[in-house]
Amino acid sequence: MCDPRVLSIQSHVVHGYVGNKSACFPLQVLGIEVDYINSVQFSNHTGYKHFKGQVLTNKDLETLIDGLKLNGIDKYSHLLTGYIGSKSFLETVRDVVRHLKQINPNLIYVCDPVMGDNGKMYVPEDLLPVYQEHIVALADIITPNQYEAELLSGIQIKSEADIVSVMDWFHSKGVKTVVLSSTDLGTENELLCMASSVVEGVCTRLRINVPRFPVNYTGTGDLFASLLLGWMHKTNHDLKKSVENTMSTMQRILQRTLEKAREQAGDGQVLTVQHLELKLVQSLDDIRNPANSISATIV
Ligand code: PLP
Ligand code: PXL
Repeated sequence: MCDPRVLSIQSHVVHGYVGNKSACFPLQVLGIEVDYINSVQFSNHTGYKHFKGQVLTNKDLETLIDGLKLNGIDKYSHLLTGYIGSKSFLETVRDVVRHLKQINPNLIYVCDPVMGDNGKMYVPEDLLPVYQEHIVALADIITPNQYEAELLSGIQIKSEADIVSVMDWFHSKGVKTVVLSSTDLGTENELLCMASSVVEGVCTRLRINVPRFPVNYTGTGDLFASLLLGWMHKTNHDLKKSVENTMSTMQRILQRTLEKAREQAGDGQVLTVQHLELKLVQSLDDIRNPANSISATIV
């Protein structure tokens, strides 16, 4: 296995943890080099009352990639992308994936096709066809939530059998590994996560039940995708072990985040988005050594 070097194209926030702020630290803790391009620089995530900042244009992205090309430092083992806010930027990302795969045909593209949640799109609608027609086919690992998986595949998820159909739809487009990190087919207390991979024609499917928390976090999807990338690399593509380690670490981080949020807010007080910023730095040991608290079942 050659030394990994990830290119992560995601948001930067001055305060808090979403996008690159959520994804880069865990990869570094796992001993993986990360080069990162900040697709936006905002004061904080968009769930706060106010946010201010700058957006990188597709031309800016091309310029940065050009600089890497000119120096011959555009060889990556992995590309990681998350929230992308405009069609033109997504189209340039498509060109970047193609270029990086030309430089390294073994490059693994981990795509979190962030478009929305709970039946609502929060990116412009014209991104959907670009994901469907160009991006999905370039992805090696994809981590949609339930709504994003439904949008992309056109299949409504009402049962576990529907999830299998959706995962097969991604495989039919050439995606090797599909992970639906959260679906609402779980119970009141548990989320159902399902994963599927096709390696040399052999399909492995997994189901994982994870405890739910009674609050909404931001940046969890970004954290999930980065941990999954890290563990897929470190386990030589053992999907079961990778999902278990990823979820075990996630659980510890979310638990710590909630405990500290309650401490910060004070007894019985409402928890704000600020209180609920992921407690990543405080979770160094849980990233390095996952607790082994979650097990996946082969289905
Ligand atoms: N909540 C919990 C408890 C999780 O374990 C995860 C993913 O692992 C999420 C939320 C993330 O869900 P989403 O990808 O919809 O942000
Ligand atoms: O976690 C996704 C995300 C990415 N980038 C920015 C965000 C969010 C979620 O709120 O605000 C700027």
